[in-house]
Amino acid sequence: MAAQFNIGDIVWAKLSSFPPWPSKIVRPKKDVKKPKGKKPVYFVFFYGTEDHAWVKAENLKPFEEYKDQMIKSNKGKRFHQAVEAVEKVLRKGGGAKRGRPPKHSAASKSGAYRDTDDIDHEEVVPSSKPVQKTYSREPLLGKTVSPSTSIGLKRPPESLGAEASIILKRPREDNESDLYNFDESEHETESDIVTSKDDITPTCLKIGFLGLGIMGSGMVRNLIKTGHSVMVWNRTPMKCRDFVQAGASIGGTVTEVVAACDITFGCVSDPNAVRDLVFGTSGVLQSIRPGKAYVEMSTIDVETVQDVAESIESRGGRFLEAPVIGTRKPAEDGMLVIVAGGDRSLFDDCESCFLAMGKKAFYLGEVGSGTRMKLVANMVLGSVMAGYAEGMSLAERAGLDLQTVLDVFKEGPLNCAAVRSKGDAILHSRFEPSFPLKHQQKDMRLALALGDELKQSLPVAAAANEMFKRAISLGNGDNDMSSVYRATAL
Ligand code: NA7
Repeated sequence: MAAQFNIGDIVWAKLSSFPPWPSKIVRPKKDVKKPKGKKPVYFVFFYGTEDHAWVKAENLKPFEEYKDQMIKSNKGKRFHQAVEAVEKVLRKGGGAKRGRPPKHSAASKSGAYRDTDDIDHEEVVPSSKPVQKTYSREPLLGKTVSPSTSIGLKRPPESLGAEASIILKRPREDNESDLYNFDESEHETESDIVTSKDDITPTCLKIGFLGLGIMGSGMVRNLIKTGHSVMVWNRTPMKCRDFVQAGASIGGTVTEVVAACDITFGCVSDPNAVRDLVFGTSGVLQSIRPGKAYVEMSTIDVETVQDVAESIESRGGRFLEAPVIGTRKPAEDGMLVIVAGGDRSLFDDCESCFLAMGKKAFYLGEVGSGTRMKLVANMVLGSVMAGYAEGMSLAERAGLDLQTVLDVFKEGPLNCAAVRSKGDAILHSRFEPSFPLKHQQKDMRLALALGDELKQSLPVAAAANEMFKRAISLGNGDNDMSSVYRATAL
């Protein structure tokens, strides 16, 4: 049976993927909905991060009893600051010892101890309902986060703390999108990102990763950095060397990796590569059986991803599609956006991996939904890139200084990361691939095929696709997508 706690008890509260954290049982505000379900939950306040969350009783432990053990297992700076904050409160007599409310406290009729801090909470806990909402550990300034803000909408700036980090997790409700969120700030610094990743507790499942191209390399590095146990494979084996030095093990074949790992991720160039990887001799399917899971992160078409899903599932394995939005830099920084569809339990099991690789992971429903989302996103990106390249060519032909054009763009509504970085690439003719043009054209082609299938007219994307095809015929397939400019500057 789960332990019982009183308001004011100082505890260790554990949210999934995060270490147990010094916290206090508090009363929830009236407008914070109690989660549904049978398991008892308590509303807790996290020290150091000033945040709140519903936490299942089974994930709470008395502070004093477990203090030595917890302190030994967590060396993080912010963790120790939080412990210090609790110790300070305890020294001032501000917390109730587990199960022993202070004699002279304002105990309520329910036996709950009234909180002496200036935190405004009004309802009695525990609730016998499961976690429905978990809030970011960022300071909320007394505000609650509405469910809609946790589905990828930007939170109001006042809810973003200086300590930009940790997690905002959607309630686990069927038919609804779900996301893990690290930080919504557009102008995050690299050191902040790294700090936030320090709080990830890696899954104890063994992780396989197939494909160490531009995207796969960044993703695997972040898995390793956050303490995951990773086995890698790449068609060109030389590319595995750096990862082995960084702590990964290496599989001789794809089949060997899947056999050795609980969850295997794949991220290769296109639908043909995925078919080779999955259906080929010594491919993924050879080792799939109950207990094995495969996550496809390549950007491919819906038909291929559904074929892969069916084959994996027909052998008793679990399958998830999880294509990513973002290029080399977000992959390196662990700031990708992951759009997943398929087995929900697998999505949950991937939580620490997705937190390591991305800033957000959306669960969108059945297999195919993630792929459709990714294709729409990249079709829009490709169309914007082609229009941008055309604009730069026109500016040049009109005798405008391209640096000034960029400066003007940066001051107006066109100021975004893509416009800034791709503008610089065009200006300096620096087309080292951040996202290879051939992959962008592949995504345009796949999006147009989806449009064909759905009888959706896509004239702008079709024109942009022609520009990418022309750029490839001019020898730019392996250059960055911004080299589509070369197809316009004629
Ligand atoms: P890259 O950098 O072009 O890397 C492609 C990867 O795919 C690389 O590891 C390749 O191995 C691998 N690949 C290509 N063809 C095959 C086949 N037939 N079998 C096995 N492996 C193969 O692409 P990105 O990392 O930028 O992108 C990967 C995906 O994410 C793609 O779908 C994008 O649209 C999004 P190699 O090293 O050449 O031996």
